[in-house]
Amino acid sequence: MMKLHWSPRSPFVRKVMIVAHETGLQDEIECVRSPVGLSRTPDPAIIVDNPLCKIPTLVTEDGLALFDSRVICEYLDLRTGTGLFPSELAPRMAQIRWQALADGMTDILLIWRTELTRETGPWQAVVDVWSEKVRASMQKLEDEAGALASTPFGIGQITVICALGQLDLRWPESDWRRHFPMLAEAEANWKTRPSVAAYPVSDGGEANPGDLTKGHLRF
Ligand SMILES: N[C@@H](CCC(=O)N[C@@H](CS)C(=O)NCC(=O)O)C(=O)O
Repeated sequence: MMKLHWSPRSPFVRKVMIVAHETGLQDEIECVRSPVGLSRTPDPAIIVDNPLCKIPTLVTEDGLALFDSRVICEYLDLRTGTGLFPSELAPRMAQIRWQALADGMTDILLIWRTELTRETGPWQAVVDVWSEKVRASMQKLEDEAGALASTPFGIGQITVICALGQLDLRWPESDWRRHFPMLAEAEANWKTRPSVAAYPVSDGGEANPGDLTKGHLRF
């Protein structure tokens, strides 16, 4: 069995779980609940496998510890020859470029939420810049929604699904589907895939504190 440092709420873990399902390896991965956080003292059980103490981190049957989600997803894909990372230049660049864009957006959404919990209040100038970058990223994805929808399913679309899921989880009031309708249509189709349906967005059973989500992201 492989071991995955896991949490039900992590969008990057969700990415790995969707890839695990697409590659047929989901039953060969044991998920171990591994709490992490920007201001949380690193857990020895995680840091021994990943000095950055982030999840997802995958430990293979041979004891090889892999991180981050991009490396893990590429490993699972190559191991099985599934083709989520195409080998030809143009399709590969399209997929890993979408991955970079959507991962970057998810990074912002995660760190932004942490910023909102700061005792002295969020750093407004930084929040304003994040807000503009998320808006620009969403517009880019909307502009490319046709290409995303017509290109064979791969790591790019999977990463976009996880970024959009983070918006649904933490910024439901942003109503992104109304502002980016072509992307919303593509996402609705992707959601019917068994791999995506098997790993829906989850709050891990914890309520979303309303005061963290109000009024901070407008499209
Ligand atoms: N680039 C990383 C990002 C992973 C990441 O930020 N994970 C979050 C949880 S969703 C985390 O571990 N945060 C704790 C920290 O940054 O210390 C990846 O693709 O796996």
